[in-house]
Amino acid sequence: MDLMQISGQFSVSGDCLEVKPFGNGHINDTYAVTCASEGGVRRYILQKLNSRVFPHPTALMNNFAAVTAYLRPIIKKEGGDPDRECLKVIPTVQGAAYYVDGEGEVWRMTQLIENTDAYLVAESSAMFEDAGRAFGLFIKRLEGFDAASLIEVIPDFHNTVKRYENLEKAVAADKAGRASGVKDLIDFARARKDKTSVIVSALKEGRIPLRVTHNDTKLNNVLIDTATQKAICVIDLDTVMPGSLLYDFGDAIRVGCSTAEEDEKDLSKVNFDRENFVAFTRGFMRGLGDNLTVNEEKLLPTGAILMTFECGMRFLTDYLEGDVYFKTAYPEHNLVRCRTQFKLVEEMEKSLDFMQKTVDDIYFDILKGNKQKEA
Ligand code: ADP
Ligand code: GN1
Ligand code: MG
Repeated sequence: MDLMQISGQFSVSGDCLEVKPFGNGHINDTYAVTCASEGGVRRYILQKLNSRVFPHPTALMNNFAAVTAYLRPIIKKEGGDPDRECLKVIPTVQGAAYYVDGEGEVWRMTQLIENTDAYLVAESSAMFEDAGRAFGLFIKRLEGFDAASLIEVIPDFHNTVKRYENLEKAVAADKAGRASGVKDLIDFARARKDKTSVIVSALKEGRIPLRVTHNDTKLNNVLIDTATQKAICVIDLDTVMPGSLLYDFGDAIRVGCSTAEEDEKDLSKVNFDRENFVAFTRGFMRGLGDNLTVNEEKLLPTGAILMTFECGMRFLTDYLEGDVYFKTAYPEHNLVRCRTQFKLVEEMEKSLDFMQKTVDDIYFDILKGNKQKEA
């Protein structure tokens, strides 16, 4: 695979000088491409899509193009800079949204948003609050987008009931011969089986709305401006699909309210950060504005616990299946990740009353503020 040759397939400005691995994603292979022309140096993001996770690139890129085309004028109208605050597909020289190499691998390119950083843990609660605002705003801006026009690229992505069933199937098949060594974790999941249906049922019964959501709101999927520390661009749009805002809230809390990285081996370092919870919740709710329904508000803490539990189950399932989904750096990587997630679930369960009171208080303040504005 010749990365320079592949970069040259896209409509970049100037000549490609260098291609380097970039970022910390678990799914796609990401590179920064440096190009130069008389006009100056410009960098791009080149990604090889993970074909096992995303087998239908046309559908995926159609979603990507539709969502970004919808967001860009909104950002502009709000006084923002769409080139910095929204991803944009750089087409191939033939005008296609992606390039297929000789081995059948799918590549795409976007602009690299300069002077930003992506964080694995929240460096301050102010930063995390602003990430919350950006993710809330992302959902709000997409409120009028026709959800039915989006293809569900990964069906049942956050169907926690199915994720649990997949775990049980992986335990039964025990393909990698690892099940006997993780009995404690399997028991942990089994003890919470009843909880898996809470969001799925609420959606099915129409108690909470189906929205267009991001579905992968971990902190390193929002770029933070290096100078201002403000969250400026939500990236990793591959899983934008119809979903619940509880998924986006919960997945962000899972990462940003952990006091350690997702693959910390020393579990004593993995705790639930209450200050960050307050900050993110405030940012997220303010970003959403009037969009939150009462039933969603009540379920926000459950969303945090369930998304963390679900992610832990996914890591455990992958460990049992022999590490076929997430990128791993060593044989127990998925196991280590599962343990941090389950430890966090326990910590969140202990903090449930605190989370609910926080959410209620912020909701009340927002409603009060709205009333005052009306008066
Ligand atoms: P994955 O699906 O593998 O997580 P991402 O699209 O999230 O792939 O990209 C991986 C990482 O690359 C991000 O976490 C971020 O650090 C960096 N990155 C991706 N796109 C951009 C971009 N347009 N500008 C700057 N950094 C980016
Ligand atoms: C993956 O793509 P990335 O690294 O941002 C995964 C998420 C998981 C996350 C766990 C498409 O996210 O669902 O929550 O890893 N993305 C996909 O770190 O499965
Ligand atoms: Mg990512």
